[in-house]
Amino acid sequence: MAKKKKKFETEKQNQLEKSIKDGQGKPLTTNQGLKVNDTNNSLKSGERGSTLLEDFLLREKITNFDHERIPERIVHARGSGAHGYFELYKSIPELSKAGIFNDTERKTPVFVRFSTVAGSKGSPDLARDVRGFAVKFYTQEGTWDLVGNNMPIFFIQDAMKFPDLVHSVKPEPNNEIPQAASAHDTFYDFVSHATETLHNQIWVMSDRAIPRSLRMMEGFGIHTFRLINDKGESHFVKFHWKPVLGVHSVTWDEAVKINGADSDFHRRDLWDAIEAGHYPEWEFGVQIVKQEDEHKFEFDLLDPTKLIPEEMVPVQIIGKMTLNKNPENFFAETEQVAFLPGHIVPGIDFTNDPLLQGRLFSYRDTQLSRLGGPNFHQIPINRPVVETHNNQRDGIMQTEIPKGQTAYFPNTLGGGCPHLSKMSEGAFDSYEERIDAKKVRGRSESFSDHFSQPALFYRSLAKWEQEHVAEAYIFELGKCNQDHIKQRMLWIIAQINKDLAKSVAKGLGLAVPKEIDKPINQAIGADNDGTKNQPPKAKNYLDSDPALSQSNTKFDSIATRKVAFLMADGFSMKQFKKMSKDLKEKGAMVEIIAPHGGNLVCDEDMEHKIDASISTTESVLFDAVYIPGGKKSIKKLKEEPKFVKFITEAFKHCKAISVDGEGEELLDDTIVSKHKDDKSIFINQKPNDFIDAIAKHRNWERMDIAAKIPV
Ligand code: HDE
Repeated sequence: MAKKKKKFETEKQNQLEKSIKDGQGKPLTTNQGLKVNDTNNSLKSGERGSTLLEDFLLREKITNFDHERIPERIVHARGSGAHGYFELYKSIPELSKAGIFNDTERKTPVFVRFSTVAGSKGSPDLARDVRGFAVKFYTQEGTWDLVGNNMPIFFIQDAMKFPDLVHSVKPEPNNEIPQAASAHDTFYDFVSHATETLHNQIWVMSDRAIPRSLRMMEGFGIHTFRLINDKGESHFVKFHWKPVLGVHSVTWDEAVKINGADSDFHRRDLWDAIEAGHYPEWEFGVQIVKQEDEHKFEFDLLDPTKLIPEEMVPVQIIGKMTLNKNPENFFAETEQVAFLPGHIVPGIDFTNDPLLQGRLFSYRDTQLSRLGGPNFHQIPINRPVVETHNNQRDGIMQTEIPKGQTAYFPNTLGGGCPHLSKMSEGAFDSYEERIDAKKVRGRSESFSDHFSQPALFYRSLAKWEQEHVAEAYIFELGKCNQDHIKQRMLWIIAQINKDLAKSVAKGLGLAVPKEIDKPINQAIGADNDGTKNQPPKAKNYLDSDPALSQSNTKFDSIATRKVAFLMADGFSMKQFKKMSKDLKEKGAMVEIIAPHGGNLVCDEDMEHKIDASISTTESVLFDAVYIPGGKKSIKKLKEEPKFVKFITEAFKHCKAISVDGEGEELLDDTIVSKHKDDKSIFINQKPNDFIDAIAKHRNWERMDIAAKIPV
């Protein structure tokens, strides 16, 4: 019997061999280099006697183990990282003198960490949440950290409110419930009293909060930064990452099920794509505003709850980031990496965005308790690629041996070194911004418009996206216990759109408050943002911004999409081979799912390795389904109800399904039999049609039918 080995098996084998090679020929030692002859038994007074205090081998091993954990990040605890590089397409010397923005020959190494915000380190990946998108650029002029999110705006305008925001969204302090979820009273209690949060909140209600893959999310620096050219001139800038694969999401029903079926779904997806050589890529773009245009917008550039619509200021693409290497060790790299918004390089500078200003303090401070002291920059993942010299000394976990007699400046004993550099030699210098103001504790009135941009976002969404927003609010507020919080939220949602408020109210079994046209302080009491300025009604300064809708993203590739092949013994080898070849040629990943584990024998009597038995996987983990014919195979699949569930769910989640030959008979056992004319259902059709449908991500036209399917 001819045997065909799957490629995936070979890759796994390679990984195993590599890991064996890494440790080959090396003896087990203590941390002091002592060779060990037994690491399984402690030292005892007799084989059945008590353990001796003398056992230094036991103590070293156990002590190390007892201290394996460091405090998890207060926010963004759950994360996945990868290495890669950044390349510049086009230099921009007129805007910035940064080396990374001028040298198109350079390949700047990067380390990226993606994260969710609210959950703990072990929380599931598909929580409805913002995703962190933090990039460490190891540049020739020092390390630049762009610590952003997958949404272009933030919840709050002033750093002072961050602890309140985070305390409200984290599990409630009395019972530590719920984990990794904003759907609870304290969050909505807080946000309904701080309407500046509405813009980020509606993004979180949208599909952006449940990405299909970390590789299919946009990234944003959020704050307005400055670019500084070699004449010392400043331009305002917003930084953007645009995924080459487009921006795609799953549905909430899938998210809930994925969390159970594979809580590492995003982490695994990133890891597998890199291992398989499908390197994730993002183009890098800038939105530039001239210094003199600072006040020409209807919103304040310093307000981090506002985006600059791409309709108003287009994103200029100037580079690309590729992630091509998984970490060697999760703890050493992904856990210990420390991103600081304060890590910048000459040619980039901060603005007075009050949230950014607070972050400049917070991130260094948090590393002191997370990584234990001020020397965290010496941890390998945090080390710059350029040499560092200064007079900072000692401290916990100093791992270097500074040489010489002097640790101060100025000096003569050290020959005046390390010496200062001039700007012409690449030194950093802050932009000379003119400041002439009274010291105040307050907020600019130009920050008070809380409703116009959430309304713009909602108007810009496709109908299916708007429906998802309504469903998300119904779920989230439905999980709250307090009606007065829901009522406040309904008034606030009505400021975005009255019909949206009506559908949410219907789902909650409540009425939209009558006072929706009254000012906030008369309708629901003052917005407690601590300022004298109450938010005015939404203005419409732009009907819509196409860049805000995922319906306008790219739909041109099936690269890395996972297609489930449902098969049993006797499947049609010819049909399997053709479809598998066509899909793989376009970069898709094919997985064989069978009634059991082990191998299958096809109708040509060849053996094939199964990727997963139906008992260990779920439809929500795939992008599309293919069923080849083969009389015997289909008969076997029909005997296992889980295949019916698998297909029904794929249909419910608006995915493409293709069948050949007898495969159609399996569809006849499912709801699909009534919708064979659906534009993403393919019966004995060319693989190309199926491929196009997968590239479109989902057939959202099926949404109304899908909503009625009870699985
Ligand atoms: Fe963070 N944030 N943040 N944040 N943040 C942290 O830093 C903080 C904010 C973001 O993968 C912490 O090292 C304050 C905005 C990311 O390691 C902490 C404020 C944005 C990550 C912290 C903000 C972010 C963090 C936790 C308001 C988007 C994960 C551990 C002034 C632009 C980075 C740590 C990683 C992490 C504080 C607001 C993004 C506690 C005080 C706005 C992506 O220092």
